[in-house]
Amino acid sequence: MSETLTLVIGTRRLSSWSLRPWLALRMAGAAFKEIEIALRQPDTKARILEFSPSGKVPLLIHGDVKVWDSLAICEYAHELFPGAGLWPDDAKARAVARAVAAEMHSGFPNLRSVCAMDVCATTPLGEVPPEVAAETGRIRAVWADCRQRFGAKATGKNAGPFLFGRFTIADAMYAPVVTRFTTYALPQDATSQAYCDAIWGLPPMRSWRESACL
Ligand SMILES: N[C@@H](CCC(=O)N[C@@H](CS)C(=O)NCC(=O)O)C(=O)O
Repeated sequence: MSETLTLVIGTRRLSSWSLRPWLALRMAGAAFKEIEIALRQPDTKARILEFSPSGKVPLLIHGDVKVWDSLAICEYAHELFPGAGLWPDDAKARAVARAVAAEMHSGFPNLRSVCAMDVCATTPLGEVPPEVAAETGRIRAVWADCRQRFGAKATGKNAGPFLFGRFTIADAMYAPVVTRFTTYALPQDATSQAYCDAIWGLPPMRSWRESACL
């Protein structure tokens, strides 16, 4: 690829939206530069606006194109690296993968606000508020359904411990939620625990956490 890819992200420790496309790009084997902007600082907004028209991170810069949304960046990564298989090959699996990715992108507001991502913290929540429990229950149901209907049935190069077998954008979208299950010791079942272990087993996930918590 002739033009450089640059991903502008927020503080690794905190920026759940940044982790998603960063992980997808890393799993696709993409070479890209990173610019990390410290969140929650007096100059955060001004620094982000130097790059991003939306005033938010993440942002991908590719030549004269800027892509300023996590899911749109993941989609662009899929187009740039078609051989990486960032979406499932099968149309029905792909449709469900897009649905669960979109549900994550637009949903789960209570989990987001009560259990903000902090990959360096261990702060068990104890009693889980009912509105959060409803959302984590839905997330565990999504994971179980994807694993049962698609992931566990995938074979050959498509096999793996992820939602649709091998790693896809759906997993990138849920990776920050996995960190929340860990940080806040949210209730798990065997399937969700195995899925969280698989996500944490990814070398880029460990590298993200290590560099976040230096
Ligand atoms: N829908 C956007 C959300 C992006 C977002 O909310 N980013 C946060 C950081 S995780 C941000 O830029 N916050 C800085 C601010 O609002 O000043 C996406 O998917 O990329």
